[in-house]
Amino acid sequence: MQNLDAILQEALAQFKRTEDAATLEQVKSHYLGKSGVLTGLLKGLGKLPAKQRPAEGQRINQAKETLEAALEDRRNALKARKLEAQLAQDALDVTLPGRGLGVGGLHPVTRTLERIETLFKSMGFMIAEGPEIETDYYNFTALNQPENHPARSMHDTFYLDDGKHLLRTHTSPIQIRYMEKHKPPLKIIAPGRVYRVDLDATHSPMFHQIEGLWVDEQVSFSDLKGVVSEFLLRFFEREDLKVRFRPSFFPFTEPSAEVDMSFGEGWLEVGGCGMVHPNVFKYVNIDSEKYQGFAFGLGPDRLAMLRYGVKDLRLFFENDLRFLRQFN
Ligand code: 2U9
Repeated sequence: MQNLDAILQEALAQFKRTEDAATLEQVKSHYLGKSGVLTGLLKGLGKLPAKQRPAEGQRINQAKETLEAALEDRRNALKARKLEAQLAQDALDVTLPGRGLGVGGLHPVTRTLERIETLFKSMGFMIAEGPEIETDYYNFTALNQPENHPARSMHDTFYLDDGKHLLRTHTSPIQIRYMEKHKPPLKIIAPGRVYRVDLDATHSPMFHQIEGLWVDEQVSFSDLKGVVSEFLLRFFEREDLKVRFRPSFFPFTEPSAEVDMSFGEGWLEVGGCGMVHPNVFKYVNIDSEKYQGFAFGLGPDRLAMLRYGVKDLRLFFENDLRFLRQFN
């Protein structure tokens, strides 16, 4: 049994060379398993003369113990090494700056609407809102737009499949609903999204409007001119801005006018206005002998384009963050 030492040395050397836990267990069973080398030697003891057996048995058992101890050491070493590698891999650099939260911002049209609302609130107007899905009555009939009016055609207005509803084409239904619920005097601003079948560089199927309505016993066209002019001067922050009222026609106002403002050498149309038509007052049971009112409409998308120098309206609604981030 002089080769026991050689076996022992070779086994210890193999343990040392083994680099992973699974292989280590295979090496172990080669020496210490049921049909392993050392187990074989123990089984072979019976072939030795009886006198030699105890001493030889002891040697083999000692070798086994040595191997088991070395095996345990190697197992622990591999486990520790694995843990260290894992820790190194998962290491955090706590000095790195955090990822931070992306801070959102308001859409340029929303900012413009808020600015417009603030200016009108400072002139004593309240903000009123209403549904985007409307009935034919609130969107057209009560606004003195008769059955055969071209704005009512499928070509211009989005109708819902139920045949009863449509997407409002202006925010004026808000004022109708408001006048049904409130008695004059009333002084409101009606902002919101509106929808028309239209798409090019200056028209989007969804756009915004902000309309104003002031109804009282002594409201005149000169009040209308004062309020709208004052608003434009304050909105564009230009003392030299000129405002022009150009005669026009709307079914819901009489007389009616387009609002133009000076722009370089020429004029630019920014809205429309007029005195509320007596037929409109009739629909909401307001006595047009006692009360008058003026109304006006402005396009906030248009105003935002002018204020920010944006050439194509569609940019506002494409949701390209590279464009939208520039306003925050
Ligand atoms: C009621 C009565 C009258 C609102 C008005 C306009 C003229 C107008 C345009 C401006 C820019 C639409 O978005 S735009 O293209 N609006 O020209 N709007 S008078 O008149 C009303 C509203 C409600 C009850």
